[in-house]
Amino acid sequence: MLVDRARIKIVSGKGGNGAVTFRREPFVPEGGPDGGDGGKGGDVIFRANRNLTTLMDFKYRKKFKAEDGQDGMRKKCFGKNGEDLIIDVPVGTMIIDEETGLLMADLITDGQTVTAAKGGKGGKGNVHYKSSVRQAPDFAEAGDFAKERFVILELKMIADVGLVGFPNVGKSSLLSVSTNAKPKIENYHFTTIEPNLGVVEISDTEFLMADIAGIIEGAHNGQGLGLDFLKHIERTRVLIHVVDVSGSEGRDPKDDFEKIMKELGEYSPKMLKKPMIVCANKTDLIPPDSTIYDEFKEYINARGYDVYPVSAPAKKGVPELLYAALAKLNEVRENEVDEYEGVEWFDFEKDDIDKDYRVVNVDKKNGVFYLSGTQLHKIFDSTNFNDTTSLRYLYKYIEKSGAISKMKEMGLKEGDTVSIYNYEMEYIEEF
Ligand SMILES: Nc1nc2c(ncn2[C@@H]2O[C@H](COP(=O)(O)OP(=O)(O)OP(=O)(O)O)[C@@H](O)[C@H]2O)c(=O)[nH]1
Ligand SMILES: [Mg+2]
Repeated sequence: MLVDRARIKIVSGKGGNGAVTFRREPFVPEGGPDGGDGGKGGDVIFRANRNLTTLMDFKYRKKFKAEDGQDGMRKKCFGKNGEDLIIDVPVGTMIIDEETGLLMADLITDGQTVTAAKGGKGGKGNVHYKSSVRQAPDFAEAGDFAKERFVILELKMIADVGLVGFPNVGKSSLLSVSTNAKPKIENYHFTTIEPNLGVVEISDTEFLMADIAGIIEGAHNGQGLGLDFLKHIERTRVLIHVVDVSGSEGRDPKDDFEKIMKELGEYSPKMLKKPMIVCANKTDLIPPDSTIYDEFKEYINARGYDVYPVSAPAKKGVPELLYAALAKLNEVRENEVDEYEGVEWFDFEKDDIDKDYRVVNVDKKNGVFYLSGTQLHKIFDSTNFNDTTSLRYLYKYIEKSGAISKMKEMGLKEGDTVSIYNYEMEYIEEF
């Protein structure tokens, strides 16, 4: 089974917390603050790798997490940054954010990367919080939270030239004699069940050729290996339509050609607009007195396509075919259109700011007030509840956010319980 779609969870590294430490010096009972900063959490990065052709790696493994940043240490020592997690995917993998449904990246060139979940920033150590009035800051900043998200990986192979045709007509044979690829070649239908890619080197240049499973009638409705494969040729620039011109399996090559054209067209009219050349393969199997090739060629030429006679295992006619494919490819490259027209992209900037970051939510249950919020959580984590300065900072933050007035509207009075992340406090008017 071809694996070309996967849903995985990615989690970046959490930022390390800043440290609360003090210098220890002989004869000085309590030295100044020397708590270092926490390290940054690792990013989750996707990278296109041309040696991969499927998303098989994601079939069973569903969660990927980058390393957390280390907490800061005494003597102003920084915590180590968490290591980034690099996930290799095949070239042609689209990364989609599940929540918004928006495209984060389309990794179409080997080595291209995208940072899909940024690691949390490290928190500042208490050494940063020293001031004239606060000689011994007993608190530090907590590291930023990790980013978690579900992403959909969708592979649509990118190749310059795609091979299409009925099963067993010699597509993989052609790939194997044209490129470095070593696809499986057997004398039965559906030998190829995963797309194969190979690099064609000619005329001091190279292009990528893709071999897919054979297409049969009804493929556009999912017959045979159907749709799964048609989508992999959707993004090829030029098609080589391979036909068994000898009719060795008792079919008429002209019929084969039309049936495949019908499937391509019904899958997407765009397919028929792709430049195409026709490879009349298995010419070595044509009986000497047969006119089958000439008839086929005349018919196809009349349909507006060029025909190249080939005998793939013997490499006969292969160079001519490849030069013709390259010429078509060069034409297309000159007139390339923007394939992303109308596509809505994921907004990385907005993702970074997190619109609800500063909102403090208020909830009341059984007379108890509950506060929650992303930034509140972070400040709460870095609060030292034994230190008045630190507590006052937390209180000021809550007041500024408007949560106190909101609670008052909901009936807050002196002595009521306010709960923040399971920490319960008594509300006092004059703090
Ligand atoms: N005589 C002859 N046999 C060929 C030629 N090309 C391919 N074959 C044979 O035809 C059979 C099928 O070849 P493949 O390359 O596996 O065909 P395919 O189109 O990739 O087949 P699927 O992957 O099943 O769709 C193999 O036994 C090949 O050796 C040719 O030009 N002449
Ligand atoms: Mg094959």
